[in-house]
Amino acid sequence: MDGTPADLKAKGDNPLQTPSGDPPMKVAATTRVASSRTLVMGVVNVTPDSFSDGGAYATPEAAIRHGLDLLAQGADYIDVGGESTRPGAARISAATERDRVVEVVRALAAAGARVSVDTMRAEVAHAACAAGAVLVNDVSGGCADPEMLPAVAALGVDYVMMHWRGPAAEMAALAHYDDVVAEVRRELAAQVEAALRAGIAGDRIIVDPGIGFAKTPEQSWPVLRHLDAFAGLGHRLLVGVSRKRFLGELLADAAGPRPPDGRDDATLALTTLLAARGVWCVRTHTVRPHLDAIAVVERMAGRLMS
Ligand code: PMM
Repeated sequence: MDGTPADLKAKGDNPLQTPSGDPPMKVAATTRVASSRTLVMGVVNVTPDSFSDGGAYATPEAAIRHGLDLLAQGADYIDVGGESTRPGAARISAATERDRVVEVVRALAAAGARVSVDTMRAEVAHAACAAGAVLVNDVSGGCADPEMLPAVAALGVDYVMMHWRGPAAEMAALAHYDDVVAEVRRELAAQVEAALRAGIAGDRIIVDPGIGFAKTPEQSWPVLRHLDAFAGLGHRLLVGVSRKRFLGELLADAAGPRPPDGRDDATLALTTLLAARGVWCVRTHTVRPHLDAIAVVERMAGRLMS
């Protein structure tokens, strides 16, 4: 499987012209991590209603403190999100989302973190990149906001495109497939085609099969088993499994599915397997254990950790 980084060379200065005609921005010279190992993206949800961390970091102060902790643990990226994507979640306004993330992005970027912004909205992506974000993580892969693909093309930043069938409120009803791997691959390929047509450079695109998004727990396993199908699209691969429901179902007992705070060990087992298969990045709620697991994978493969 070719999920290893295709081109991790640092880009030079990149003057950016915003579509709104705002002054050009500069992306930091080093927007990519020079490493061949699997990278770790730590999650900071600035939301009161996230399934995975129970809204523990809903204030900017708590979110910044948590982001700094993940940075100290060695996170390669810190992913800051202001809108919950929990199944069934209602959407919030763009202004609320922007207000939640910008201050946190600015503080973490100023502290030296490579910050990613988890958003489906062009407006929020712009504001976050102006505040120092170097990567846009769009769980809709360009499908939710028609302005997103042109915005990312203009920003010139890395872009995570996740497989997406519809908003959180609808996605459970959209989880119908004859062949989940083939259909997710085909739909993701169409999303990537749209991004290329909008002018996003191919080497800026990272694909993500979207575990748990319009996929039942049963459908998530074959997607993970056949990651080579998505790596075959020719882009870097990011996978987010951390604390997700399919792990809760796997670990269920008589009391029901294991709650999110009991899913970290299983998440770590998956990171180990994903790193051994060469995925570019894993998105997780804790960082240090994942870097430790990746160090083991690297040494077992006879490589020194970079
Ligand atoms: N999962 C969540 C949020 N953002 N982004 C990407 N690229 N991939 C994912 O799998 C993903 C994501 C939901 O998890 P959270 O509520 O714990 O952040």
